[in-house]
Amino acid sequence: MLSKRNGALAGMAAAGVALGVAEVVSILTGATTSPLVSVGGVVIDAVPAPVKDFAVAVFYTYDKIALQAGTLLILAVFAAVVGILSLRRMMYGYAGIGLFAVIGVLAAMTRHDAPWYAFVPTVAGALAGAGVLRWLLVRPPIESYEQRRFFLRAAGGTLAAAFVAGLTARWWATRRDVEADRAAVRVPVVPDTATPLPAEADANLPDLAPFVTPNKDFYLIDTTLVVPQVSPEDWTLRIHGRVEKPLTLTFDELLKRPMIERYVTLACVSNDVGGDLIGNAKWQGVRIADLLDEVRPKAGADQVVSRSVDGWTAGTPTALLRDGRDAMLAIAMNGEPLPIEHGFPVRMVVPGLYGYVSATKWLAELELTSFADFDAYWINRGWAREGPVKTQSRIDTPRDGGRPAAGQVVIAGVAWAQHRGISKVEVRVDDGPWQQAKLAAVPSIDTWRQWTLPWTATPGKHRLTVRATDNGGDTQTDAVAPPDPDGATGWHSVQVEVR
Ligand SMILES: Nc1nc2c(c(=O)[nH]1)N[C@H]1C(S)=C(S)[C@@H](COP(=O)(O)O)O[C@H]1N2
Ligand SMILES: [Mo]
Repeated sequence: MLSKRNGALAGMAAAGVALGVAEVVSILTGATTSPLVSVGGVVIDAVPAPVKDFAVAVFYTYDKIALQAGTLLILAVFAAVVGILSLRRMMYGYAGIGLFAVIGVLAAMTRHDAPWYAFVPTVAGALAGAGVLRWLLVRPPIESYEQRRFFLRAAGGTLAAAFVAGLTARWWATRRDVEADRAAVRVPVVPDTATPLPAEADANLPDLAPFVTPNKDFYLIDTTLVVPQVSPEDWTLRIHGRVEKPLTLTFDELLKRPMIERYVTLACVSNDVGGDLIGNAKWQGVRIADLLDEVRPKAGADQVVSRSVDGWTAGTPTALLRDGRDAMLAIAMNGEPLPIEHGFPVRMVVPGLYGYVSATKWLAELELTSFADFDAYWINRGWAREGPVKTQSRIDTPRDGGRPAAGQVVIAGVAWAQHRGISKVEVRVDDGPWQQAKLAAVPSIDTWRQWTLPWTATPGKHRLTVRATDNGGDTQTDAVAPPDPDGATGWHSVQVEVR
């Protein structure tokens, strides 16, 4: 009889081979995903929203690496237990592998973009894993030192080989990305360009968020485990559902359409007061309103559901997309083809709405439906159906906990109320009177607005607080609310110690 430790090792070797083979086969079958990724995706979709919020808060966007590591760890423990049980009866081993195969197949087949053969990698992996388990455990009982040594080598060797094969497949998969396709995209020069930026749009202060966020610094939020790689050649957009005239567009057809270029500030509903899940870019693309005019939504089609290639969905009020705002299918960000992680080749950008109800990346289809008939991804997880951006402001400099020298200090930050526009920003030092800050110029009401206020700082501790007022005359509320369910509220303040 083998020791428990050896049983555990055999189990892990079998699981390693199963995963490695599944990774390799998924690459060979040209699948867009592997079992580990689809199981991880199911886990992501299944975790309750509060847990996910916690994960986003703690790991920010690195939660995906944590999730994969976590999935692997749980698997290793599961495999070790199955290996030990197999020492008693091989049936336990096969049942354990079978159970995992069922989870893997279900995860792979229920993905939105799953081809009919999506089960193949998991099944191939499971068969290979079962074979290895049998090969390692069904042999004459270990008696000699040689036999024991052979077992350790066989188990360790297969595990290592599986690891290398799996990693190589992963590396190959990410190498096969669409960066070259992206570099080949020529962003059309359009007559309807964005208003040139007034020089005074940016105060250019250290620590103050620049008016235009460089692509590399733009915040990233999405539920994908691996960034979808969509080649423009394969890309199509289907506009269907409750419309008179459904339409399918290729990327080339989209590029030939009339385009606009606009500065629009994108914000995440999960942004805390004072947070940085917000950025401003120059987007170029095709007006969604034009496309909707063409497909002619039927009566009652009050929701446009945008779906990404991986099945994520957002629901946007149809009326809002047609009310004259510059909602677009964007193909370029700050003059470059969309970065892959920001939705290449095509994403949605809608001024005035949080990203979760409007900013679908790796866009695959627009389906006209009604709010009564369908709840999009985050709505199912407790977030509000409609997500207009709330009026907010943030102090960027001096930083919280900063120690500026006494004398002249410039307090500065950004304020936003997309599609309403900012009309006033006020700052208060300690419990002093509200002082009106100077507003920078803006190209439209769809962007954030920088503000500055000179302050003669006196030594000691001070609390600086900011509040903004939009063009409708509404002043940002001081009532503190968390991001869930429709965006955080409250005034941002920083504590400084003037030297
Ligand atoms: N396909 C897809 N698109 C998505 C998401 C997503 O999870 N999947 N997240 C949305 C959310 S919540 C936000 S805030 C914005 C963020 O866009 P960015 O990552 O380009 O900043 O993308 C939106 N588009
Ligand atoms: Mo978001």
